[in-house]
Amino acid sequence: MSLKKRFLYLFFMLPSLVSAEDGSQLWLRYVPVEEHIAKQRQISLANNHESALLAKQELNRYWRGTSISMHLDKKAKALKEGYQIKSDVSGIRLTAAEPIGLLYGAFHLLRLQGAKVNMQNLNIEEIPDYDIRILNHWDNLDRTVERGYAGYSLWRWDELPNTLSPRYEQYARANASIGINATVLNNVNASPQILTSNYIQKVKALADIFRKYGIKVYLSANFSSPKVLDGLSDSDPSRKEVQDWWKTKVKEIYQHIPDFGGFLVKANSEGQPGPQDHGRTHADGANMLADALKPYGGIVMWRAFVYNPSEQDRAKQAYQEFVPLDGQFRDNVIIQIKNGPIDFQPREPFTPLFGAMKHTAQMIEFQITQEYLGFSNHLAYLAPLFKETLDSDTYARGKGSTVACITDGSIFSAKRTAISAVANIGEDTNWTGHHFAQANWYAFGRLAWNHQLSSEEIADEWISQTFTDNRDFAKPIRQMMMDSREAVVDYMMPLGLHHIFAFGHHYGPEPWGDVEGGRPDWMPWYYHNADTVGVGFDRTTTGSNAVSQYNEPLRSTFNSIETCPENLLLWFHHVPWTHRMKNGHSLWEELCFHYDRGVQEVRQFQKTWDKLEQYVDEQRFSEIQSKLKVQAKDAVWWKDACLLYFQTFSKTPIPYELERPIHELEELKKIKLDMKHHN
Ligand code: BDP
Repeated sequence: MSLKKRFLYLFFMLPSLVSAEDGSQLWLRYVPVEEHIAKQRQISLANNHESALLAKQELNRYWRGTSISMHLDKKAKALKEGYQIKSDVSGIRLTAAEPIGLLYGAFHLLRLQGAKVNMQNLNIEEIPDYDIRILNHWDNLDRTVERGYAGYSLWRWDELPNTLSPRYEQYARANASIGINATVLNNVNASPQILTSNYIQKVKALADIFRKYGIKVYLSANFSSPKVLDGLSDSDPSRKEVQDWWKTKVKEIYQHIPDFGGFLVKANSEGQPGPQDHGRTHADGANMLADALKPYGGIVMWRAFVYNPSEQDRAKQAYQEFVPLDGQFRDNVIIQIKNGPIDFQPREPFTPLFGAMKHTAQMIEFQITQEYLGFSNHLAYLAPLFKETLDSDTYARGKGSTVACITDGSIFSAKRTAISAVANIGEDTNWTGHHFAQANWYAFGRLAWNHQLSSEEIADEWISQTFTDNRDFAKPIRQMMMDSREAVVDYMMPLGLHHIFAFGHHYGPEPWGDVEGGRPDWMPWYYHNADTVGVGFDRTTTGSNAVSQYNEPLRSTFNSIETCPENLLLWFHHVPWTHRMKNGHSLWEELCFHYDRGVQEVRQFQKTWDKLEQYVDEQRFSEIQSKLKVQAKDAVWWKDACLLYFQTFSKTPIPYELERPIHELEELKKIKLDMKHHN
């Protein structure tokens, strides 16, 4: 390039490079304040705790409004990590009991500023609903991510602890901005190596960065670590040698990471080792670890995701395993329960274990990463899914015993409350693969802070910060987001269908799937039970009787084909193809209408998006546009695969007013994607 050309290139390219949007800033696209504005107001703070200083720094950089004075009031314990914001003519007063509360409050103010709220008479008090608001990373030490669709792991284990990627701090800041205060760094299918001294040094380096953002580090622990790492004859929790091994290990961890959070454990599940290998119970295993952690204030999050190929319906097994152990767990153990009884499906009823254990702390596990919702290719706003579970009434102590109230300690008192979700974060420039998947990380954080927020409110906040608050953009985009999860349910698994995914990777349909000699509970037919009579899993009192695990009146409601909510019908019932639905359609027709509606919805998303091009920067516009094309193709693939397959049983035409299939079933059956996964 000639000098002149180079100059011209720089002249024209630079401005657009500077304003380029690649999603890397997430919802934190604040514009730095110009000096003359900064000079007109004061951000004061009589404290130099590092988290409080961060609060001051954020406000100094980005706050355009009136003066703010920040105060720590150690006596205001009831605020927990929350804060108060009050304003009058003299300015804004931000008060917190903990330094981190000031940082959360600062981000709250910046959110208000983004939403152009009038700051005249603020009187806000925010107290988080859960003590521990934690992300679970399923990141392996080789930097692959189990069910991760946004590139390799953020954690560069090979470079740690010496080289510190700037993204570690960006990650911490993003989490702090939405109140997330804890993270599990490694996969629940845990490599014992994470507990070696070498890795503890690496973990310490991350913990040291995260600390000032209020984030505590936790690790997934492999139950066989004593045997694997140090050659003990076994890892039986009842043996003193094993107990001592854990005590020594925990001591070592706390020497380096004094505020270490504790362990997350997947035991005796999908081939992972656990106490049952030694004839001990989940309580024996969890309590041994809890005893080792207790002196340091650490906790154990013990997962209830356990099931085995047995005569028992998989949906019943966690309850059967854990309810008899109620009351046997130490007070620093929390049972971590997936939102639904099978596995993060597009729609499931809540896991009946919630509310069934009255003397054991329980926490929920959501999945932000879209293992079963189209990976990072499909736009699916998950706040409605999260809320659907949180707002479900368990009737554990009469009406109003929602899953949210069970887990936030307001029904059964709990020493510590927690809420978790499997992260969708990776090394991709935009962090989550799909720009709209950022909204799910955001929504989890906001709901973990306040489960009363509505999905719409959260979407509004996110849209205005991530794109623009222009109503002409925000309104249709909010509608698209609000419709998106139901659209996925419609084109994948409407009316309570579940787990008819392609084997292993779970991308795309495979209702016909069958692997010779494979585990039945990993086969689609196990779940849909299609035959010439009908389709669906009979979990009624005359079937697997999974309904019995729900409290009345739910048990009876689910048990009767007349009263069972139609969006869960095939979860609880084997329903004849000719069954009359509430709107007069036969079940077969209704199924067809749902699949078709899912496809039409995605086409609508494409139109909505294309129409709004003028409001969005070029890069994000076209990246999202391409993803929507993939989603539209996939939706048709799903519809055709499922309808053509189920039609071999229903032997009934697809209603003629609906779009016709464009694929041959036999062709679809041949599709095998090259993605490796074990189940
Ligand atoms: C399933 C995933 C699998 C996980 C497992 C778990 O398919 O990769 O290891 O859950 O949560 O959703 O342990």
